[in-house]
Amino acid sequence: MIRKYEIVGLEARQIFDSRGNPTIECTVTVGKGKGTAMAPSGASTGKYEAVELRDGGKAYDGKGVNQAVRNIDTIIAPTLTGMDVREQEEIDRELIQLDGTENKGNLGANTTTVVSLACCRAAANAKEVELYEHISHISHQWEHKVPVPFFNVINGGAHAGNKLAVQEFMIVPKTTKFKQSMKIGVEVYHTLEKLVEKKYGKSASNVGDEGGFAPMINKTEDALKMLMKALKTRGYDKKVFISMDVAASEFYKGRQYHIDGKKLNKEKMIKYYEDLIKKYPIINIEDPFQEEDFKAFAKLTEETDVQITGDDLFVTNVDRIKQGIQARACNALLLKVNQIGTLSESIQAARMAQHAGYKVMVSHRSGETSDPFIADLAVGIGAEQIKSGAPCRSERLVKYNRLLEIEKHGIKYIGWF
Ligand code: 2PG
Ligand code: MG
Repeated sequence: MIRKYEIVGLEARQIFDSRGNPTIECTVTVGKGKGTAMAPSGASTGKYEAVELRDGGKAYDGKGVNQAVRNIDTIIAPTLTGMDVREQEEIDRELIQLDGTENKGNLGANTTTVVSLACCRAAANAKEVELYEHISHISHQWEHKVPVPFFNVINGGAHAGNKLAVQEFMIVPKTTKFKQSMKIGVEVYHTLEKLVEKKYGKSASNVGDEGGFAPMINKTEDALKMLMKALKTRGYDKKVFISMDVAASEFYKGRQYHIDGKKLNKEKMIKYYEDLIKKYPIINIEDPFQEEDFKAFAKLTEETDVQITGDDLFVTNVDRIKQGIQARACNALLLKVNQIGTLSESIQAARMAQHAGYKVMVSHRSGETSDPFIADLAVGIGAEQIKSGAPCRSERLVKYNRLLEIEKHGIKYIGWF
């Protein structure tokens, strides 16, 4: 007899992400019900991230995932079949062992991620509970709140065709309801659209990979000024904070940071950030330095009051987070499941960061799908913050819309402290 939570089969397919690149969808069937997940994919990936498995060759410019799909059908499915889908840690341990490498280079982190997430969703469905409730159960995190959204409204760096060095300019509304934060996010977004068109022409309001505008702005301060103008026009300049993902590894060349037409060393970069913090309501800076420089991260964390978040620095990897905690680098962790390749390892990363007093920001990837998983993940693990791009494009909004639904269930909004 097949038990309710017993895994009876896995089925994987090649689908396409928001950039039109192949990615994997996987459905896990259990005795009672099933669960499906889709793998996202980054563009400004950290050097220490777990790696994706791509087919290579001519088709899809080498980005096909047929081998990953075969890995699920022929290697992973036979191993997981018969296991209890509620045992996430055991499932993920099997995935880690089957892969057998440090960076998931064998099966592919896209492969292990999608299986791990599909199992989690199948378990929630079989238990007939909300996904965030099940995640909260497996992560032993009993208090759940709706996280604060960081809307990426101006795109630069690897996500846009302009010359902006900084990759993401985000707005963070100060409200007491998630619903109100959405309202502010959307209104500012549309005001910004008009300002961009006025200054840079109608076609300049085309959007970048994460739904933010990507006009031909060259300098960080020009983007910040435009953002402030949008906030003032709406009367929200006192109600919204600004956050930046600098993704500095992307413009670190020859031991210098190439930004705003200048070449700055790390001391000058610290001064650069301090000046910006004085002038604009900045509350968070992600990856202000290249991914090897724990010391520079620590210096900025020490010398400023803003949140310093490690993304490429930590890559959701407990060894790197441990190193960061010891070095006093950062006070927040950016969490992306596919940087490490399984849900259990991501939960461990969050727990380690939380124990050290860090805030946790759950994040989408620049290549996304219609899977809202990260919304439930953020609520389930007790993350204070989430970034899922602009309030535009469905692969971004599906996550925010799911949070609206969760708030409607009666889960309280965390708000910004
Ligand atoms: C980042 C992410 C998401 P990517 O750097 O934080 O915004 O970008 O997925 O391209 O790594
Ligand atoms: Mg980042």
